[in-house]
Amino acid sequence: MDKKLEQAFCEQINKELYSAYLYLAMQAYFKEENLEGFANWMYVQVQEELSHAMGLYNYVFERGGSVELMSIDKPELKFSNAIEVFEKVLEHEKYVTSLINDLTQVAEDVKDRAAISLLGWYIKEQVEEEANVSNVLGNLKLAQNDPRALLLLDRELAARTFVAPVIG
Ligand code: OFO
Repeated sequence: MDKKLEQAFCEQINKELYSAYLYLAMQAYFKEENLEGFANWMYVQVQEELSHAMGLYNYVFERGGSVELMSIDKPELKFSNAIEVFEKVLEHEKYVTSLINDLTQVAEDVKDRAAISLLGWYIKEQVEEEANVSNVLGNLKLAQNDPRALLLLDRELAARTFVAPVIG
């Protein structure tokens, strides 16, 4: 595997692990607020991010490369309300989309067709992630001054389950 691409994969593994850590911090916020459905949604998100990290990690080994694990930044821990949290999730997912696009560019530069194909899955996943988050954010904005609507949304988000994705 090209060394520059291997390094770029390792950096993205770190970002995916940071995403999991950030969403774990958000899950803790919702648990403290007794919004268990929102906490569940975030926990599913944590597991999704771990699976994204592992998809990249496994790929590096499949190609005979090696993985350098890096320090994970401390995530933000204080939030004021659910809308703020989901605005930050959306902003973060847009940032991740830009990172995946940059990583794909590196794979294209070194003409690694297999990596480009794998990253196609991540590009599609980002479209889905941004759409899911925008949907929750839109519902939250509708509900914002109505505690009953917030509780209904909490119940709805409690139903989200993690299904391990087939990456690639
Ligand atoms: Fe949320 O998609 Fe990975 O980071």
